[in-house]
Amino acid sequence: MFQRASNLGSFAAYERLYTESVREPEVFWKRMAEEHLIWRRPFRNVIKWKAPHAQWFTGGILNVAENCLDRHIGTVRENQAAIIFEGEPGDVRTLTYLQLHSDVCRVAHVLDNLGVGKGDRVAIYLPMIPEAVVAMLACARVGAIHTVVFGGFSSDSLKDRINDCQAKLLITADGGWRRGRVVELKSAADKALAHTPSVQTVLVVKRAGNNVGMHAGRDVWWHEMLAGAPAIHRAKAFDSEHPLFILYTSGSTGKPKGVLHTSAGYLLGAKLSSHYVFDLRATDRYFCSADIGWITGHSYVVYGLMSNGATIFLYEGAPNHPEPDRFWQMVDRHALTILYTAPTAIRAFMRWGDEHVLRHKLTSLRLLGSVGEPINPEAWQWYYKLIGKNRCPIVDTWWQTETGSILITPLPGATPLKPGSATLPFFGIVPRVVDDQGREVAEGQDGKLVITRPWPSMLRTLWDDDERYARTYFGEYPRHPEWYLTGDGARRDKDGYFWIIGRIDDVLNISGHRIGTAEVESALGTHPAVAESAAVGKPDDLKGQALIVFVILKEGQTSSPELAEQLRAHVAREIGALARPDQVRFASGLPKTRSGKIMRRILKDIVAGKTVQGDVTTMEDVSVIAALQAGA
Ligand code: 7RM
Repeated sequence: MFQRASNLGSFAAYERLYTESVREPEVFWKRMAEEHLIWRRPFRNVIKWKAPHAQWFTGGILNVAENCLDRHIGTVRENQAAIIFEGEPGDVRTLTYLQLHSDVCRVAHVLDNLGVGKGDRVAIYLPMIPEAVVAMLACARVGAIHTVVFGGFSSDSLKDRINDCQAKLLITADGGWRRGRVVELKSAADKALAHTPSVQTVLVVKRAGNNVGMHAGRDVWWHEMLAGAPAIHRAKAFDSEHPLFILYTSGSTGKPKGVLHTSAGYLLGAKLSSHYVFDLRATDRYFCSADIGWITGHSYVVYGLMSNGATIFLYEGAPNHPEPDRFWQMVDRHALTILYTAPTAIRAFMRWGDEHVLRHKLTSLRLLGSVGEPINPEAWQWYYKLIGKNRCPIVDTWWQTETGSILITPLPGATPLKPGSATLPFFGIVPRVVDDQGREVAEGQDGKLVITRPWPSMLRTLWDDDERYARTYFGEYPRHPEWYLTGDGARRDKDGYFWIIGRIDDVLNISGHRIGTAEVESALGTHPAVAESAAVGKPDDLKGQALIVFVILKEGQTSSPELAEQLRAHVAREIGALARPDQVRFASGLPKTRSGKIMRRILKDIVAGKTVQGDVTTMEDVSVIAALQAGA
């Protein structure tokens, strides 16, 4: 069913296009850039590559916002919904492409009038509301570089990011709704602003209606500024390599890295992958649950989807407010067709209980996506059966903030799926799994995942730290200075499918056996008492590393020494005796980043009995550290 109707059609079609894309990459990318982007002036070169620096489509000029909005004006799309928004309190708002275009034009005028233009940095600290999309596209329109800071980050994190890139303007809101309460963004911003001399103006969106202090001469209301601005704006065009945004991401050290993406290549990667991976069509209503503050929100809420003229659904609040069935209620209410979410969210839904899902029809869904971490087979099956009702393909999409767009993924209707595998490379991508010397490892063996050629949406550098860029991502293999290091471990099976193991520092070495933390966690996930788990290595004289697992039990289960013993035996049964955990620790919460990734380095410090080191500003709930240390 899905196969006959999909954009790509068949596996043979994938193979044909993939082969072409890697045999003659310049021919392929030239054609894609010409077909998919709207140019004000055509490019002269497809790529200039002097590792580790790439320049794509040089000589060309374009406007990214025009590619996302103006192209739909005057077509049937202009009166179709660009954004369907649902606030946490239940307020619903729809913006057509024409309305979105007008708003972006108004804000572009406001930016012009504030003297914010080409190359200036603009920090965006907003809830998941349509204004966040408007703000990003308005920056793109005037050539300003946005840096979106997730609304759940603290004042301190906001301050560091603003100072690192010297933002001139901050766009924020009075507050946003989360679990029935107002998150006071403006007051958090005010604390940061006391230490950010570069910020001259603060644009404040009225969202939650909470009281805020407006600092005279610095703070202005968004709606007041927009009221006087014209809805038509003539956009300038910028070089293909003009910076589009900076997005901070945590690395292995304390200081977040400012990943820099530029215009044409980034947009092409986001647009092309959205088209094929989500098999987009005019009737879709697409819901990506990621916040706009993450790369997933940038590429797969805004740039990739809007450039394709898709209808996106935006939700402001928590997935379990007021009840754990909020997502499923919204799927039915808005007839959503595509859902793109993270395994950590799927496991939370599993934990909350099937009854919350079974109450809803979910018949509008036709495609499901997963991103952010390896999806364990248990969660995959649950997602497939309970949410997809055994009829929606799941695209397990592997990529990173740095890659800008999806690099390893099934294409629905074309790629045969294997639960737990991100399957095969996207067009133009040549990944390899290699050992420490850079030799390709044998089939089924673990190795390091590298990308051997540049691709249009790759990061160009780290803001203000090109040396760290070169050191972090290139040059591990002296004979292959052009290989991009993903930092992930992977293996390839007999069909050439990629299985991502997780971050390389998440791979344990126990008595000389390499075991991925995700493998252990996925084994634990098949035990009926386990809701979620995290495996970490503890330095051990005998084994190199001992295996410690933190386990969160399902609702209604009680911890006991017997259960701990059962779980150890269970893992040994699932993977082999070499993976039998040395210790099971029951916990009520795990340290996670705000995007839901388990922070294993924190667990490592805890099991080693060390004080927790490094950056915790990306952490969702710092109190779990103390709880875990106390054995809770
Ligand atoms: C999009 C995003 C990147 C890291 C990456 C991996 C892990 C992401 C998958 C995955 C297995 C996947 N950007 N990761 N997707 N692992 N299967 N489908 O998450 O910069 O925040 O994180 O996330 O370790 O290196 S990110």
